[in-house]
Amino acid sequence: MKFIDEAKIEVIAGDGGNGVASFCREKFRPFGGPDGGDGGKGGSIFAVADRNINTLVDYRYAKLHRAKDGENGRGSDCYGKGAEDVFLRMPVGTLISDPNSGEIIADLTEHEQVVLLAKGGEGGWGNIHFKSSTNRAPRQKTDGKPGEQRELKLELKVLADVGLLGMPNAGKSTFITAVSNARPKIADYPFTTLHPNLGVVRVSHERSFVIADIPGLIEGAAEGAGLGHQFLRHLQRTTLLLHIVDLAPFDDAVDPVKEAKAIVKELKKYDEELHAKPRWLVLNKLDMVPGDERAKRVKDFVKRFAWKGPVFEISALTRDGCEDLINAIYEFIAEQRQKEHRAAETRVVEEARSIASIEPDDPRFKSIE
Ligand SMILES: Nc1nc2c(ncn2[C@@H]2O[C@H](COP(=O)(O)OP(=O)(O)OP(=O)(O)O)[C@@H](O)[C@H]2O)c(=O)[nH]1
Ligand SMILES: [Mg+2]
Repeated sequence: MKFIDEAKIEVIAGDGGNGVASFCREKFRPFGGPDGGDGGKGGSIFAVADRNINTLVDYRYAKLHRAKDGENGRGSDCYGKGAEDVFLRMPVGTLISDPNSGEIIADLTEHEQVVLLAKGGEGGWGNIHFKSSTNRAPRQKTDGKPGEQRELKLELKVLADVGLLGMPNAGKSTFITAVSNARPKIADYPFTTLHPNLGVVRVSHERSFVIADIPGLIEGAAEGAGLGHQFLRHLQRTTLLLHIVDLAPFDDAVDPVKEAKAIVKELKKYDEELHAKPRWLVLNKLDMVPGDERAKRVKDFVKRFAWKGPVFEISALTRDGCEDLINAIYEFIAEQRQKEHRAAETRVVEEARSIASIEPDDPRFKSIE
């Protein structure tokens, strides 16, 4: 499953209907006054955040979104009908920006959040508005205003519990394939992965979590080297990062410690908060290290990398060590979820207490009733 997380669309709001110039012509009032009505407003286009939608896939196919024009005004004081607004439902987590300037228009963070994308044009005025004491038969009328029109870039920030971080070829996609339902492309050249992939890891029937595999990072990513570092945004909402390191590089000249340090540096450059997130070290490709060298190589790496956090030794290819890692991740995530849950409950209880403690003579008391 390729995770669709980007789309470009165009939205065109409706034009306002034109106002008309018309005069009342009835049998017994042959020279009646002006009666040309206003045009109706054009339909606007809104984005609505919807937590029941998970991808932007619909917007890959339907790129152009139009609202209808307002109706023109008519004689006999008839106003044109306004056109209906159009609501585009998008997943919570969608970032809407201008593809040309990069300006962020909206960040949909809450269910049912509504944002105006393109405003419908106002209707024009009919000649009834132009009647005055000096001009009883005005012929003026105005046309409706055009609706707004713009191109938009939609990006969905991946919602995953765990994010994979590492150099190209470290084995990130091999790992997500080994432990989840994701089936990204795997190959022995760098930058095989060009889009984030999401995988669901099922620990047991009702215990699961989501991992995000993102393109590899290299030194200088902040300055645009490789595929740049923009994919790191997908890791911002995760609970845990796994730093995957190839401990058996094909090329002897490559020093895994130096590479691992470069990744951490890029992470910090991108965002301090992301850098401060819980991060575990996952040493991969241990099937390539002769058994008697393994312990020494791991120890040496951890020492030179000056790493004090959790370390896991795996082979994503043979799946050696993967089950232990997955179980540890699940326990960690479940604990975090519980902590969040408890914090939310505490907030609710505190709020309830503060409401309950208000005395009847307190001016705030009325507003509670
Ligand atoms: N021997 C061995 N090879 C592995 C292991 N994990 C991955 N590989 C190989 O390493 C190469 C790169 O693996 P990928 O999973 O595509 O690496 P990646 O980190 O996703 O790379 P990019 O998508 O390019 O960033 C492939 O040829 C894999 O078969 C492992 O544990 N042992
Ligand atoms: Mg990959």
